[in-house]
Amino acid sequence: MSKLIIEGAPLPNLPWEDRPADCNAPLWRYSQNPVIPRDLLPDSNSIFNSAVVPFKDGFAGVFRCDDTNRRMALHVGFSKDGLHWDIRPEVLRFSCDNPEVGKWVYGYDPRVTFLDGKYWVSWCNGYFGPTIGLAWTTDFEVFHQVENAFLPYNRNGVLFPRKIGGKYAMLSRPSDTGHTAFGDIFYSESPDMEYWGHHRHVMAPAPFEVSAWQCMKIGAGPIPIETSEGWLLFYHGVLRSCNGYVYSFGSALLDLDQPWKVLARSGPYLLSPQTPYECMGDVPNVAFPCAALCDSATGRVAVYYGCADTVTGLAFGYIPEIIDWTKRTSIL
Ligand code: BMA
Repeated sequence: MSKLIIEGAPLPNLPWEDRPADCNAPLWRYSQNPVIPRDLLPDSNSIFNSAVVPFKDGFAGVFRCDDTNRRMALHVGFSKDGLHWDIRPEVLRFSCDNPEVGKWVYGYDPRVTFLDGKYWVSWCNGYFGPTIGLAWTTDFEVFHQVENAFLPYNRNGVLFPRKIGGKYAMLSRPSDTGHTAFGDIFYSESPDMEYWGHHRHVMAPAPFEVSAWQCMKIGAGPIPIETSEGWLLFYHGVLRSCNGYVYSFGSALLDLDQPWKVLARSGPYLLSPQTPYECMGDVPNVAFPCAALCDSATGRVAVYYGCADTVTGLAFGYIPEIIDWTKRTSIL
């Protein structure tokens, strides 16, 4: 195999810990997890399912912080090392020319990508039910909200970090009002970040007898990572057990030019809820990735994932190994 090329700038300062000697899995947890505790803010009930990106000489992020009223809100945060976060106590409010679009109801599960010179935030935005909100910023101070991408109900809107075939591109997961018991990943494109169409089906849940952790619903996680083998996508999958939903995550490789075509898809999970902070919390048994930092020079990746809807965890791996593993274990 020719050498894998990972697109994007090197990121030598990404948070990192070497693989423990007794581990041969493609992903391993940060020894100091949870990296962000639930009570980092004076009135936070929980901080999880959050998005971080390289920013200036460190990192910035948009964090899901539910407060002690249990209201879902977004907050901005900054970090020098990706491990110690200064999350602003005030809620993020988007500026928007149109009050009908900009009216805040709730927001959760943000993703952030750097695209065409702006940091774009997508999140699950309350507008007569959940849909995909979009906003951009250049400084993490002022955020400009644009039209919602889709009609309700939709979740897990994840932008690609560049145009594909001359169009902006986004994955999403049409859903219902509540704790949706179904869900496939779809692909949509837009000429202008306002009008979205050309919808294509990407992936359905897997058959129970083939890969049970992803048999009820699936949703895209972090921004896809571009490599010479295709887009590497981390995605969550849900199993309905006799004791409730269990959220794990795995990986897929999508075609570079037609990302709705799946080239490989992991049968085993990369990470499932197994530690106390993943198994215990406000919603037990949830591992929900929303961001990944990657160093194109070394192939290292750091994945941020929500744990039990309560705290934020970090896991590490090598992209070439994860791609090999995804192909080797593929259920396609
Ligand atoms: C999903 C979303 C996520 C959450 C998960 C588990 O439907 O609401 O924010 O982490 O359920 O509760």
